[in-house]
Amino acid sequence: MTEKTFYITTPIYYVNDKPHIGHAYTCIAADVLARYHRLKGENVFFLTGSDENSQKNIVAAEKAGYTDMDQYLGIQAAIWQQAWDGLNISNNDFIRTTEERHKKGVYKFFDLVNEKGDIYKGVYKGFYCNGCEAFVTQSDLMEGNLCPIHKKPVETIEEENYFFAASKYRNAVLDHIEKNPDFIQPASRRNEVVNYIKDHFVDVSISRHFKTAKCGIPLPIDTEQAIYVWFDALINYLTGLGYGSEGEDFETFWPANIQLVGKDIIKFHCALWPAMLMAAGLPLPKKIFAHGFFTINGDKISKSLGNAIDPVELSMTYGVDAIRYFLLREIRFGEDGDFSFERLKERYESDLAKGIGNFASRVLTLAAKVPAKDLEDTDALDDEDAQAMIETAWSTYNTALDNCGLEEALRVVWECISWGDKYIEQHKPWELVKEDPSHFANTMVLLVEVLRHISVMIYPFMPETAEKLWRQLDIEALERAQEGQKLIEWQPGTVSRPSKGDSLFPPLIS
Ligand code: ME8
Repeated sequence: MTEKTFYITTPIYYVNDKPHIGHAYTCIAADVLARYHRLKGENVFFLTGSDENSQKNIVAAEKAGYTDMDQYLGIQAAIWQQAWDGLNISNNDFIRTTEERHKKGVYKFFDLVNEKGDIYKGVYKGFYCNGCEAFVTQSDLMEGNLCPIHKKPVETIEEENYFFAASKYRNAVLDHIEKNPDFIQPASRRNEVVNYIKDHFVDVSISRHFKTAKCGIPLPIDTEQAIYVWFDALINYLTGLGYGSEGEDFETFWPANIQLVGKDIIKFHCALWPAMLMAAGLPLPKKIFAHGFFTINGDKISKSLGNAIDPVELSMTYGVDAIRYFLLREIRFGEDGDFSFERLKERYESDLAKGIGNFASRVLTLAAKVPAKDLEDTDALDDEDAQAMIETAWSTYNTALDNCGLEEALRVVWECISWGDKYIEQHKPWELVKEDPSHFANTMVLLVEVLRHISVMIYPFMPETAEKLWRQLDIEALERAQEGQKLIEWQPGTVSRPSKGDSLFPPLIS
């Protein structure tokens, strides 16, 4: 039997600044899904990266006083990679669009589309900012015709460049969307894309003359022109797997199972990208999931408002897992939501410190009092209610995560915690320890088993916390998870002697 594979991607981000919590949100969500599929024993490839052939990066480099673009991009790409490491993002690769391997794949792709007859010369008309030395889009402009960076009026420029005959694929893309209801998720976004394709999907200019574009991959058929950033950037999803280079990852993993994007770039991914793939004769990704946007205290995250929150700094105060948990729990995945420190602190106290932290501490403290000999004969989960609760929890959890229901899956885990808290209140193990040692041992073994299931369920979301729990539960799961072995179908087994460690979520120092 061939091994099941799972390929998940995030957008590649512009590196003209450091990452903020919006970028972290996409990476954390993708990481949860990647880790979940690894737990299921699948062969997972998780790709993220940086979009470097953009005028935005040039403008930022100049502002920061860099004359050497490669140096600037190298420093910036490293900042993004370090941020993802700091947030425990388990990406298998990080693709930079200035890498040679990317350029090779872009050329291969471009040649296929060109040989198909889908590239032609035409006239492109657009707004041009002399300060940025770049075309700017209408939506970027301020107060009618001012460049948002230089606050000066933009010019209208016409230049001859190359077009991709995207409109040729208009009906085929619409047909694909209709026949594959899973292709665009959540379903609520599908109409937006369908209407856009019906009303606005035209051929797109895919190059800029180097006189007006200061960076980019030269067009193979006309080296005075640079490939326009989106036509180059989207291909990262292939080149990150080695498309155009040696290796077997492309054959193994393409088409992607899930391409995660923010709602801002859904049209590029659900209209232009499928048309490009069709032109190159490549299969389309199975699902494009567009999540919602975070605001901060109700405001859009923006440079001019100066309200961007650095996820790495945040994680130093609250802990990486608290941030991962908060971002995914606070809003239903797919919808918009707001970030506020008040809500973060509230959830930290109620769900983490008093929720899972307190439950784990109660169970582990009491379980440590069970004499070793009493542990050996007890049968974990010898209780119909507990068995039913765990079975239902796993099935709801799996269904949720199989459908990108990240917040729903977390809700299931917290229902298990409430169930456990109630069980403790009902059975009063602190009284049983003196009055009925055998009943006490059974009660604690059951609770340890419930905690063990919880520890596996939280692993994709809060890997550090899960690993701490595994150490405290004295089980080998840590090692097995690191080897990528299947943990999801964990059967109740002998219970090791748990020990109480440090508190999982210590009180916040305000
Ligand atoms: O668009 N809330 O890069 P980008 C949630 N390079 N997510 C947010 C967010 C917010 N407030 N702000 C940003 C680009 N994001 C292109 C992509 S892909 C071939 C090329 C996340 O740096 C979200 O995933 O502007 C969004 O789609 C992405 O960052 C945009 O990042």
